[in-house]
Amino acid sequence: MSKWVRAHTNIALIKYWGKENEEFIIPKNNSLSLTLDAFYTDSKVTFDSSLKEDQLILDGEKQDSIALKKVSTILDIVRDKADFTDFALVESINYVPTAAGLASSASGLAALAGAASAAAGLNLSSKELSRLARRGSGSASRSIYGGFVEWEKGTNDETSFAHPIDNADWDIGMLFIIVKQAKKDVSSRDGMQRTVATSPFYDGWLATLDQDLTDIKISIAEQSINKVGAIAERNALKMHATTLGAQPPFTYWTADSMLAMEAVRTLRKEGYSVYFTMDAGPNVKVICKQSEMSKIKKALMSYFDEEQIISAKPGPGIQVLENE
Ligand code: FM0
Repeated sequence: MSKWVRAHTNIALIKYWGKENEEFIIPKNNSLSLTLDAFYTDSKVTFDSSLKEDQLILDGEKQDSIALKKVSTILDIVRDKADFTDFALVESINYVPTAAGLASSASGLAALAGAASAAAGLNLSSKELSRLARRGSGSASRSIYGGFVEWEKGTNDETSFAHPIDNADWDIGMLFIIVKQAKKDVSSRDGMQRTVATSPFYDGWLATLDQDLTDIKISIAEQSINKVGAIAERNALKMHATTLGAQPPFTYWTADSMLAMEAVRTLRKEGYSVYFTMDAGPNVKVICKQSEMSKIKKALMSYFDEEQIISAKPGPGIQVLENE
């Protein structure tokens, strides 16, 4: 019953930033993302009564207990549901273009949710898979689906899950600018916790979210790249503003991140439909028309090396790859 399962990563246009409940990963706000084709994880789970503990082999290398933590959270829920206690061997392969340095917890934990439930013989609906993936990492709840996806914050474990809102079958794409990283990031988990607990700007962030969500859903329905991009950009800037007010303060921006944001603004002045967003790290994601992507990539190459710029299109939801 072991099956390889593939899930793609997603990038939030309206960010998830802060938890109402830490144990169940219930967020403070709804978020909305685009699933992408360029980055994905394949996972296979084998439950085995002879194992003494859970094991994670990522890209052929055995991982330590820290890397196992989120994985075992999901495995424990699956074991509980299926009513057995066997430990598991988890094999995972991350497909990320060379040296991208992109964290892949969204695709990784979504693929794991699919693979673990299949291996345990649980026949979960997409909604249940989204709830399960959420317990490993909040953003993973959205990687169950392709295209544009909204994660409804809900109020508890039963009511907090993602659902698809548009298949993104229109002229939209994303370029990833992989900047040269100069410092160790604050993890998204620690960063959002510190921000909620200490930043006086956090309430201001929350106060404008409903408007951003309403506006972006209308703009997605209109297939307006300019509106979708502008709302995503303002939403990301507000999220990043909250970290400057935290105690101790922090930022994910490096000098290269700012160079990338400035390059996007310059290209916009030149007439391209181009906007940026950023997550819990220094890389910059550029929202643009698929039809303009190669020209924009060329223009960005006067600021960055070609191998630092990766093109992505809207990607699919979770899929089972084979039976064994
Ligand atoms: O993806 O603590 O899912 O909405 O990427 O594991 O639930 O890693 F920019 C930040 C993702 C946060 C925005 O947080 O946290 C987004 C972020 P966890 P995640």
